[in-house]
Amino acid sequence: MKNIVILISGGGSNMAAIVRAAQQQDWARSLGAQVAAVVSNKAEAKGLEFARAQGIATEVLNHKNFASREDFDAALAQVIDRYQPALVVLAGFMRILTPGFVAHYAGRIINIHPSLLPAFTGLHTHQRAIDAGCKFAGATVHQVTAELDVGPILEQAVVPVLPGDTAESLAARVLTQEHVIYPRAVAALLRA
Ligand code: NHR
Ligand code: GAR
Repeated sequence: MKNIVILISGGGSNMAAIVRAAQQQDWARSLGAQVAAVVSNKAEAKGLEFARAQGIATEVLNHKNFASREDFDAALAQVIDRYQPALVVLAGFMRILTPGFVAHYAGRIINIHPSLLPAFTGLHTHQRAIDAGCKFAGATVHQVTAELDVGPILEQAVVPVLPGDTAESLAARVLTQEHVIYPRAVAALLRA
């Protein structure tokens, strides 16, 4: 079985979309793949409850308990490697990962970023798109490389920016499309 390990920090709706796709499309039979674990750097991440309710193993590793990013990432890799993942999926995971961590999972770690990359790398993408006067926004699934948000693009979805949009209303519109493209990108990689 190809194991998928999903990293979250919060709501976990992208994680839930992947778990639901795995169930509805029977990835165990069709792709020989399963979501083996959900790992959060925050104990209070809402997504952990959903994962537990689905019978998926969950792990919490608080980055504040580590002296350096290198120490946190080393411990994180130890936790992840217990599941021998074919794919590591960042889904609203909010900690920048060190080059050593990324190298360890080279070619099998992906992220979903809430902008049309290469525009708006980093944080606060929706407010920045509104402030720039963008008529369209969206989300990008990309391979994770040492440099933030610049790895090869795998999938994108576009949504309009509407008059009166706030960062919150735009984020919600983008998020519905994230739930479409992220499971699709994961399945495509497992097929490859
Ligand atoms: N790590 C690497 N090496 N490369 C990428 O492409 C990564 C990554 C880690 C996370 C997700 C990314 C996003 O989609 C991601 C891509 C967090 C931050 C950030 O500044 C930036 C980008 C992303 C995730 N994090 C702060 C930090 O100090 C903490 C912010 C917070 O806790 O709210 O790590 O946008
Ligand atoms: C998503 O919009 C995701 O693209 C974004 O956070 C949201 C997480 O939602 N990711 C980042 O901003 C990474 N820095 P979710 O927890 O419900 O999947």
